[in-house]
Order: sequence, then structure tokens, then C-alpha cells
Amino acid sequence: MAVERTFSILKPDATARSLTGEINAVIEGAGLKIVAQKRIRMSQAQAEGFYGVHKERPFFKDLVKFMTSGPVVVQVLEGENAVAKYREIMGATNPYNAAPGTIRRRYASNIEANTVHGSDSLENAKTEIAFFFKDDEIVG
Ligand code: IDP
Ligand code: MG
Repeated sequence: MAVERTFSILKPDATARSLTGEINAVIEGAGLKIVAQKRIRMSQAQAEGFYGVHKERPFFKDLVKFMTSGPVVVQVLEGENAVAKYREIMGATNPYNAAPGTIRRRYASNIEANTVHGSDSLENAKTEIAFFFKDDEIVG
């Protein structure tokens, strides 16, 4: 195993319910370090660019609307096997299918407002981190 970095978003449904502290405690409890973090309002262009791979999907417009509907917290997480570990503690995309104890099972409202984003590969993590953070904003 190797120390990796992954990209995380606490989505608008998390900030709306003031769950950022609680979710960060879960992240840190799993052994992942939050090495960068900022609260932002995503622009429509940022949301469309970030979720560009989904632009042909029927839910794309709604997803962009949701992601720009309120503040989000973008983060860089660091730790052993961080990409897979974060996906594991997030749980499945649809909270109804997410394993008990996972962030999405505990906090998510539905398949769209599912509380957190996490990169699905090391390669995508690098691209996603670079989309929101400059190197000197990440302090490991
Ligand atoms: P992931 O976030 O678990 O990697 P993706 O398939 O990459 O899931 O989808 C990106 C995001 O798009 C999801 O987290 C969720 O917010 C939204 N999404 C995915 N599938 C649906 C759907 O069927 N309906 C509405 N929103 C969806
Ligand atoms: Mg994904």
C-alpha cells in the first residue's frame, strides 16, 4: 500500500444541515488526514466541468443545479490507500444500497443529494485536486 491523495466534496446537502464537522470526524476517524479544505460556492461552469464525464446522462442538468444550490466544502484527503478507503467509507452512490455505517447510508437523502463526492481512481484524484487546489494550498 502507498500513501495517496484523493479529492472529496462535502455537497450542498451536507453544508445545509451543518454536517461538515460530523463528516470530517468520520473521515479523520478512518485514518485519513484532511490536508487541504475550503468552503466555496461552485459556479455553474465549475460544476459542468467537474462532472463533464456525466454530461450525456439524464440527471446531468439536475446534478449541476444541485451542486451549485449552496456552499460545498472541497477537500484533499491523504493516507494509505486513500482513494479506495474513502470510497469505502462513503458507501454506494445510492444511499439505499450503501452499507450500514457508511457516510451516505448515515446522512444521504437520495441518489442525487448523497452528501459526499470521492474520486474513483488515483488518476482522477490528481485531475480533480488540480481542478480546485493549487499545490501550495495543500499542506501534508
Ligand atoms: P459517485 O459519486 O458514487 O462516484 P457517479 O456515478 O460518479 O457516482 O455520479 C456522480 C453523482 O451524480 C452522484 O454522486 C450523484 O450525486 C449523481 N447521480 C448519480 N446517479 C444519479 C441518478 O441516477 N440520479 C440522480 N443523480 C445521480
Ligand atoms: Mg463518480
